[in-house]
Amino acid sequence: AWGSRPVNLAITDVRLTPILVADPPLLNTQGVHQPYTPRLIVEVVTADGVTGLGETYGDTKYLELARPFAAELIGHQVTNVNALFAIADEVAVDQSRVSGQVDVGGLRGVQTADKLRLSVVSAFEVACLDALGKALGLPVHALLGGKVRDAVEYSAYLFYKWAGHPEGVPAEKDDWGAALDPAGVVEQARKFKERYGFTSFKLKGGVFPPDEEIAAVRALAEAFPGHPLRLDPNGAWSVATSLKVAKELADVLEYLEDPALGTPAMAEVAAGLKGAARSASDKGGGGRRAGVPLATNMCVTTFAEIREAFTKDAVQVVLSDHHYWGGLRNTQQLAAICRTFGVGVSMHSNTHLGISLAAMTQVASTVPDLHHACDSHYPWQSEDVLTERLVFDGGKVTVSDAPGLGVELDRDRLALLHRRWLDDDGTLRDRDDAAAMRVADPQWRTPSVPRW
Ligand code: GKR
Ligand code: MG
Repeated sequence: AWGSRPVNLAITDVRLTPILVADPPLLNTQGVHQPYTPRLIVEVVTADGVTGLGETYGDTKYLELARPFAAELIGHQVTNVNALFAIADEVAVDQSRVSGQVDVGGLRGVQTADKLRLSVVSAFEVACLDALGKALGLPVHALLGGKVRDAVEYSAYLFYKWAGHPEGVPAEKDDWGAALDPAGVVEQARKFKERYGFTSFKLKGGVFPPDEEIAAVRALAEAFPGHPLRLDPNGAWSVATSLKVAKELADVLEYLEDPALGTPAMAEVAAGLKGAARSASDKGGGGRRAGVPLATNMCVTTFAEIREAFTKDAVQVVLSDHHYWGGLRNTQQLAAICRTFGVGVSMHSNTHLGISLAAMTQVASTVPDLHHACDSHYPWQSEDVLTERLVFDGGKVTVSDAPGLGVELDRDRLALLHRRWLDDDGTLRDRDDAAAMRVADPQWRTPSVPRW
């Protein structure tokens, strides 16, 4: 390693492995998860033979950018992570089809070409930091300035869920059972608590009429008194519905996540909640109470979106996602901006594997003001590409002090999941929750917003 002879940190090889990972039938406002989800595993190899790992979205549009990006990386130093953004810009210019794409209808806010680029950069940034850490014998958190906590807390991510994927659809079985009403949601939460020790619960909403989801959150509050609860309908509600739900759940919600779509609507909800809280405390004669805080992973998803949201006081907690924010160092920058504006920060998650969880945990360990448990889909993923799965103990993941991310690739598992991707006829290579729903309900169309 470092010391006895010069270390050669030049990148000599980059391997990209698209895979399909088993996913249970989790419901959201757009439809249901497909039985397999695409992810991309990135390996960056240095001249000294050190391999760094990264992971990101694996849909075709990400692959189309990752491939030329990987070719450009040969000869670059893994230390030079700042250069990754410029490389992505250059590559994207040659990819006019990709750079022109804008999709407004996703679950992670507006999907622009910029965001797509940053999601690709993030996997390479993490892989470079992993390689650098391994070469130096240092954990990634040390490269990010050092951890300020030894374990990172996660929340149980509850979903309405079918018992299984529709009859006749090839899928892996899971042992979570169905959750389609308040009792099912509470039962699922119990399993999460028993298996992983989580003490915070987030319910993915926007699936059933709001009254049913209010009842589910009430049932959670009764079953788990004092536990932080969140509800996230992914922008499916009108401002009026958002205000109604917030009012009914004000005593039990830690925060309400993306009740309405976009910054102007969120700002209206936030203003309505503050006004209601003010008049309630004025009437009660007590001190002024703040309304239910609003969190987002949909209206503040890029640096460019921060100014409007913060000046309008539209959100009180930003849920970062190192994938679409462009990596671990950008996540730290986002946290610093949030701190400056008195806005809380925590972490969003989409379907992901252990490399991403390790990366989330490393960066989260360096963020000083992390006052909310982070989200993670990881418990829903029965498969991984690691030799050892990461473990939640008491709802927390211990921050690894091993070199790099502290995880190791299981090449046989990787090959198996890649084989599944190769064998796919193309229907699963791009995540499409509405298409998965149409298998069960041929009339299904992605609902227009607001849905309620
Ligand atoms: O996987 O169904 C899902 C989620 O709805 C995900 O796509 C969201 O991006 O989990 C995310 C969220 O918090 O909005
Ligand atoms: Mg969300």
